[in-house]
Order: sequence, then C-alpha cells, then structure tokens
Amino acid sequence: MYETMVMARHYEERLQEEYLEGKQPAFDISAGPIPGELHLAAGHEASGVGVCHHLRAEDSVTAPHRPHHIAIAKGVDLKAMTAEIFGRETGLSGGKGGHMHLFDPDVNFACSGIIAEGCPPAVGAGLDAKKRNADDVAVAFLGEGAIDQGAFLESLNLASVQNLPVVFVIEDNDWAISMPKERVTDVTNGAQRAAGFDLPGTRVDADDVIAISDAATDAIGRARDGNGPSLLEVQVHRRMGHFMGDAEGYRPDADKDAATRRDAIERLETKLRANDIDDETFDELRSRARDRVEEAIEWAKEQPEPEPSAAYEDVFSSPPSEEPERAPSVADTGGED
Ligand SMILES: Cc1ncc(C[n+]2csc(CCOP(=O)(O)OP(=O)(O)O)c2C)c(N)n1
Ligand SMILES: [Mg+2]
Repeated sequence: MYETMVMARHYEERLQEEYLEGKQPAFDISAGPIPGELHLAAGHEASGVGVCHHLRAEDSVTAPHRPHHIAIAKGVDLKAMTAEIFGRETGLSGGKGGHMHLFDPDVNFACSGIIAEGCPPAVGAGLDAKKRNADDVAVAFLGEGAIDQGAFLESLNLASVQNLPVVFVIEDNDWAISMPKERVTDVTNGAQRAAGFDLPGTRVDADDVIAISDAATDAIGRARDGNGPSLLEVQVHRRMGHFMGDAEGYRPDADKDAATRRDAIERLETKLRANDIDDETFDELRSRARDRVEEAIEWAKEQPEPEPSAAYEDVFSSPPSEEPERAPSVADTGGED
C-alpha cells in the first residue's frame, strides 16, 4: 500500500509539472502537452489505496473527476492511462477521453466528470454480479460535494432494496471547488446518509490507510458474501487546487497548511518504521514507484497523436460520407445575380 501511495503522489507531482509546460505566462488551458482541465488527487491516496487494495480485476470501480489515485490502485494500465491524459492515440480511449474519462475494461474501471455519475453504473455492475451469481463487488467513489445528488441517493436506495454487492465511498476533502462543506450541508458525517436506506454507514475520520483498509475489509467482505451494500466515508485532504490553475483565493492559508501537514504517506511511514521497516526497504519501494511513473510518462510523450479523422470513430452518429444535400447557394452558382 505504501508503494502504491507513493506512486500515486509522484504521478500527480509529475503531471503537475508536465501540465504547466507551455501554459504560461498567461494561463492558456488549451496549450501544452496536457490540454484541458486537470484535477489532481494529491492528499486522497489513502482512500483509493485502502479500498482498492481489497479488490480483484473482476470487481468494478467507478470514480469521479479526481480519479488517478483510484485508477492506479485498481490496477489500470499506467502507460495507456498516461497516454490518454496526454491525448495520444494509444491512450485508453484513443486520446479522446482525457483525464476525467478513463475507461479500462481489463480491470473494470471507469470515471466521469459528472459528479455522482458513477453511482448508477456501480449499481448496474452490482446487479449484474448478482444475476450471474458471482461474488464480484462494485465500488463507487464520490466526493462529499456530491452527496446531495439524486443519482447518489437513488443509487443507495436501489442497491439497498435489491441487496446488491455495492460499496459507496465518499471522499470528504472538505471542499467542493470553492465551496466549504459546512455551507452546503448540515450533515458533518456523510455516512449517516446510510441510515435513511437501512444500510450500514461508517466514517473513518483520519486519512489513515490502515483504518480505511480495515473499514473497507468489512464493507467489501459484506458485499462479497451476499450481505448487501454499505456506505463508507473517509476523510482525505486536498493538497492542491480544485484544478490546475486554481489560485485558491477562497481558501484560508491555515486550511491549506493543515492539509499539507496531515500527510497520509508520512503517517503510514511512521507506522511502518515502528514495525522495523528500514531505510533500505523504503528506498527500494520509492524508487520502484518513481521508476514506473517516469517510464509511463516518457512512453506516453513518445506516442502519436490521433488522426483528426478519428474524431468520427466511436461516436453514436456516423460521419457524413458525402456532402449533405442542400439547395445551391449564391456562392455555388458563381453569384450570377
Ligand atoms: C452534476 C454536476 N454538477 C456540477 C459539476 C461541476 N463540478 C465539478 S467538480 C464539482 C465539485 C465536486 O466536489 P466534490 O464532489 O467534493 O469532489 P472534489 O472535487 O472535492 O474531489 C462540481 C460542482 C459537475 N461536474 N457535475
Ligand atoms: Mg470535496
């Protein structure tokens, strides 16, 4: 778990560097090797790793717009994922989905930029497992800013009434873009939402990967054993802006400092040292994690960009095979009037 957390953190730090290339001095969101928005998940690692650590490739995971730590922990192909983020042809979706729309059917992972959107598909995956009599589990991750969305609440209800093997995981980082949690809900413990659907709900108050993993053992074990869904809320921290380029003018310095100090990776390191893990082992784990990230980024940057014509592939409507029929215009007739 330590190695995966370090890998996820290093990945975000390297993407941050790559993303900023070419976007200065005036912030041009379309410039540079990673065009478009980028939501980094540094500070969320304990959640993705503590939960996905218990999953197999057959289990399904849906993630929100801040997905990288979850995708890495679920075992999404790091090279193909990186190529996708860089908009390259060999990316998971041919470079057309980008960082918020990673899709890897080999490990049953998907994410979406629409908040709470991952909940209904996770319920669908749970229903599918039940109908197949398989012990596969589905996990839907969402932010605390999404817990009032109808898609989430309706999914809790359907999963409960159908007794489906689904675990909902709320990542509470105290912020939804610039909106502090206390301004949008009076419910400080999001796991209490479970009571309204007669489900077990648990909140893990610290971003401690061991505590999260313990809570996930219960929730996932329960789902796998046919005992139905549950809700887990975990406290995480947003170490960076909501998206790259966010100046965070709305965020008190003290809040950001507190998020930086509460580092889940350091917390785990302290625990491991108390269990006699030595420097040499840490160095080995860190360098293996970093090497994998560097290798994926170097590989992705060498990949070709998609042909413009690929924009017409994998879409619901066919490309126009010939010019649409229309009445001749003045230009077509040489403007003879
Ligand atoms: C249905 C929907 N409404 C609004 C948005 C715009 N939006 C993008 S991220 C976000 C806030 C998400 O906050 P939270 O769920 O707490 O996740 P976090 O960014 O903190 O990880 C919003 C409102 C969206 N993507 N989808
Ligand atoms: Mg949030």
